Amino acid sequence: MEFDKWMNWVQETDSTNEWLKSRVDKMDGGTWCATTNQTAGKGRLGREWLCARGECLCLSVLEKCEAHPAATLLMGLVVTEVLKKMTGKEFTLKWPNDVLVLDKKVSGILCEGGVCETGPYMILGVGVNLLQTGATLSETKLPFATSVRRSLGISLYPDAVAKEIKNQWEINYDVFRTEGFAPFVKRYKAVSANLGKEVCVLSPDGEELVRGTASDIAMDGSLVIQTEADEYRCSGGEVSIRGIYGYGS
Ligand code: BT5
Repeated sequence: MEFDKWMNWVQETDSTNEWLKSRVDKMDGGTWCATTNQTAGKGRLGREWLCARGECLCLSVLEKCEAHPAATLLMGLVVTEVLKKMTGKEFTLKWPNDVLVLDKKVSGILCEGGVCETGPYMILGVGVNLLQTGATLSETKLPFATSVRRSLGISLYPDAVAKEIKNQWEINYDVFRTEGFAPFVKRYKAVSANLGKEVCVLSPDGEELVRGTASDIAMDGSLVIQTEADEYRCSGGEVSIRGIYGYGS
C-alpha cells in the first residue's frame, strides 16, 4: 500500500505519540506515525496500551492546535465508522473514547497536548486490535479486550485501516476545526453504547462520583447524565464511565 509523505510508517517504536512528540518542532500539523510494533504504548491517566507484535495498529496524528476534549470524541467516531464500513458490522462507542464490538474494547484513543516552538499542539493516538487471536488476547489478561478478527472472524490489514482512518480524519477534522463538535453530535449519538443506559462516573482511583442514566451528548461533546436529583455533565478526560451491567452497557 502506498502512503503519502505525511504518513511515517515505522518498523518499531516505544509509542507513536512519543515518536511525534520528540519531533514536534520540526513537523507540520497533519503528520502521522504508524506501526504494528509498539513497545511502551500509553493509555490515559498513566495506564498502558498493550500491542501484540504485528497484530495491533498503533497510529498517531499531530495537529498544531490546542488539545480539545471533543477531538478525542471525533477520532473515536472516525475509527468506529471506518471499522463499520470496512467490515459491514456493528461497532459502538463507549464515551468518551472506547470503540467496542460485541460489547468488548477493540480500540482506544489517547489525546495529549503541549506547546512547542510554533505554538500549541495536540497528538491523537489510536490503538486498534485487528489481528489478535484468542490465544494472544488471553495473554493480556484483559477480559474486556477483543480484536476485529477474534470477534468477527474478519482480517483487516493495518495499512488499509491506517489509510482509511487518515482519509476520514482529514475530511472530518477540516469541519471540526471551523465548526467544533456540534455537526458530529447526531452521528456520535447514532453509535453511542451509553445513551439510555445506566452508568456510573468513576474518579481516576475508581471512586464512584455519580450514578444515573446517560441521557444525551451535548453540543460540545459532554455526556449528560440524569440522576434522581439533578443533571450532571461530564466533559472529556476527567472520568471513566463503566456501565453497571457490563463493559459497554
Ligand atoms: C486508551 O486508554 O484506551 C488509549 C489507548 C491509546 C493507544 C494508542 S496506540 C497509539 C498511540 N501511542 C500510544 O502510546 N498510545 C496511543 P484508556 O482508556 O486509559 O484504556 C487503557 C486500558 O485499556 C488499560 O488499562 C487496559 O485495561 C486496557 N487495554 C490495554 N491494552 C489494550 C488493548 N490492546 N485492547 C483493549 N484494551 C486494552
